Amino acid sequence: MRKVLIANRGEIALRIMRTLKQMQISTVAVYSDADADAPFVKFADESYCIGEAKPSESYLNMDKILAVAKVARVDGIHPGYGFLSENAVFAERVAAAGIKFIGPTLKAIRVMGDKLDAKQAVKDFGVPMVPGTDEAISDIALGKKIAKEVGYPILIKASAGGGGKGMRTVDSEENFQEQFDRATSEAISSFGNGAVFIEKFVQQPKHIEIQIIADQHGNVIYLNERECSIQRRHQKLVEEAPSPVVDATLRKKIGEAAVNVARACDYEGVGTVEFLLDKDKNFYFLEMNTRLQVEHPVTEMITGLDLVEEQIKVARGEKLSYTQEQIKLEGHSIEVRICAEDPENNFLPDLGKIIRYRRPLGLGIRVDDGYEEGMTIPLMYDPMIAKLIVHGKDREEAITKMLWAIDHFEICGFATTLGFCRFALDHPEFRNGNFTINFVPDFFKPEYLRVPVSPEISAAAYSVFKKIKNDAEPVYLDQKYSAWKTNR
Ligand code: MV4
Repeated sequence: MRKVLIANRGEIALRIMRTLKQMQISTVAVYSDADADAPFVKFADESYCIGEAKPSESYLNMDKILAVAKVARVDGIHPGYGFLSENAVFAERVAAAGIKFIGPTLKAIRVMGDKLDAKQAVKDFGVPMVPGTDEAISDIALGKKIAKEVGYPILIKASAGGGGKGMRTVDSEENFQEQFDRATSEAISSFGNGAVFIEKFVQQPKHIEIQIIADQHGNVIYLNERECSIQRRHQKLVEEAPSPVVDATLRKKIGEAAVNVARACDYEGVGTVEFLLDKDKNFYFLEMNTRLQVEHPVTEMITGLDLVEEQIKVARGEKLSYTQEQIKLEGHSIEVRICAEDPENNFLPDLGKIIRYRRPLGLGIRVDDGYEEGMTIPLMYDPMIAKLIVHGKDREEAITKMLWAIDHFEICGFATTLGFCRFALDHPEFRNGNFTINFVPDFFKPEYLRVPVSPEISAAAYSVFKKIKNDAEPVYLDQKYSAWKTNR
């Protein structure tokens, strides 16, 4: 492989290109009008503008991306995450153009893209699943019977859903019909596929996922787990590896289950198998993500493996150069996502111009980002602007280092999730490791992020403002609280 096109943008495009360059592989960027000044466009060996900011005109436009791939004569396409990364049609068209899709087989993308197909596929591989159905339910009476057997509360999930889309809880039989009808019509309107199934609602679980890697020769191994329970509206905010509650015995059990999921769909490349872990340490297969994930760096930090390099090697047909026993688990790594969202305003996007941007530096501190000071964050795309990742000898050290790194990350111009992440990491429930996917609703209140300032400081700010703005009357966002500390 000599030349690779990256069908993505932002931090992940840059991160993929860094490894490609280290491997002496040429890089080709495609970008939209909104990204003309982006660092990944300048960093690539060749860059091609493919259209307007709207994703359908650029990053989701297969014709345009394939046209560039042909003109630039690339021999691989890396889709990153999001956009076309889990699109089987794209993978097929890339292959038909004689180009290697750097990702899993078509079969794996298709099977894992449908929750019921996924359940059917892994059924005979001894993978624990949540009690419920592994077939589409269309008959209300049968649905109620199954719900009663597994016990309320239950979830009705859309087979074509995923990542939290198309899911409804039902507390008792009285609500079954209504929620079933809603789930079905939502599934039809959102995914064009009304198939739904039933699962017992697992209460207060943790979200644990296993990173796996498979080569083209039937070797599959797991690269340990990531703990991703701290999330908001299915958007992860803090991720770590290893999980504070997974011991070596449990790790081996979940890891082997994940390997079996990968085997069930003839997986190739890197992938992630998601599980729920309940209070009694029972784990259940949820779904498989057939892409490189946002939070892959924490796995890289504890294993010492570059997952993009591993993807390229597998795509080139090389055999995995290590066995399961040789996989390291060294120290502890934490990642926080820095998104242009306001934790004090229900995590709604708060985009704007980056008026100041300074990254923390130090041993075991990594920043994967896609913007520079002075840039304006485009509205059309994901509001994640950077990932801050640390590695320490143990969890305590990683937390301490992360708190330091957050305090020394200067990013101004709009609100970000950094203040929330600092709150989460310093919370007793995070420190003791027992937190669940309900951490945010259970423990977070927006007012915790507000830092009161004294009337003296307020008054001083008032007079300084008046002076530098030629006596214009200052408008306070909030007189009692500092706007600096919340990164506004
Ligand atoms: C569940 C569940 C509880 N019980 N399934 C959400 C996204 C999708 N991957 C599956 N999800 C869930 N499935 C059963 N049977 C709770 C969730 C869930 C969740 C899972 C992982 C991370 C965050 C979550 C937030 C809310 C609900």
